[in-house]
Amino acid sequence: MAFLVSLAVVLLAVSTSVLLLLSHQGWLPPAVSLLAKAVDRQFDVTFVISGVLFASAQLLLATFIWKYRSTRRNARVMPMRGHGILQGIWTAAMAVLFVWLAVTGFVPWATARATERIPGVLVVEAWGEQFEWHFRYPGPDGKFGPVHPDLMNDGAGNYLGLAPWRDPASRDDIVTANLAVPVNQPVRLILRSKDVIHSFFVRELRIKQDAIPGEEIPVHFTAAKTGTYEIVCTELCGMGHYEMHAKLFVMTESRFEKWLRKMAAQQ
Ligand SMILES: [Cu+2]
Repeated sequence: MAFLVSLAVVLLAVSTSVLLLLSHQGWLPPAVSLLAKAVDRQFDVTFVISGVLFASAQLLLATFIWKYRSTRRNARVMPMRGHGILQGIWTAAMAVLFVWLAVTGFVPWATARATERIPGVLVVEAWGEQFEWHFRYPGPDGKFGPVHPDLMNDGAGNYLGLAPWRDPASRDDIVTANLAVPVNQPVRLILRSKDVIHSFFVRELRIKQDAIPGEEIPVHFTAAKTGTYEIVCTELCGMGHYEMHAKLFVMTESRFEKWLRKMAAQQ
């Protein structure tokens, strides 16, 4: 019986480790930014360390089941005492490991969020609402006009409640349904919400960040490959949550300028 239980534990440990390792290859599409590559590295390190620890713990468990099996019928169960020093070493080692993972993981996390001093950064707002995204470019003046909640009117196309007739900074603001950015250009995206909590997620950028009503949350990325990527909402925000998505176009500089001029003409 002890043999069968040990064997079951070994098979379970080996098969889950191998399956996870194989499926790990296709979890996410290829990364298209430097930051996304750093996130992947961090993910891999965490994955391998926890995988090795998991497999070793299970193999040790199987060994103990076999080694300390009962060999006599009706043998008395002997009480067991722990080993203080070994337990202390194990707990301290785990604590060091977790702190190290947290500290190294903090670097890519903070790089995406410490966005104040990036030279030549393109600033764009991303607004979530039930159930769509809108993006706002500040226009040639580089300033976003004030937002007036009482003027927000999706039916009239004034999604963000802008008042260009009285706010000069709003006059050149460009509001779009999709996000376009030039390739290799640092972008500072300011996440905002009109109603409930939404979450901005682009798999290829490995950026997932909540948009919270009343707050302006910046994230930073530099897309290194042209293409079209999907933006989805990853916070359950109501009945239409499943259809809340938009596109991210990563374009060459000249195509981006053209696209922005076209969008400006449509305002
Ligand atoms: Cu949403």
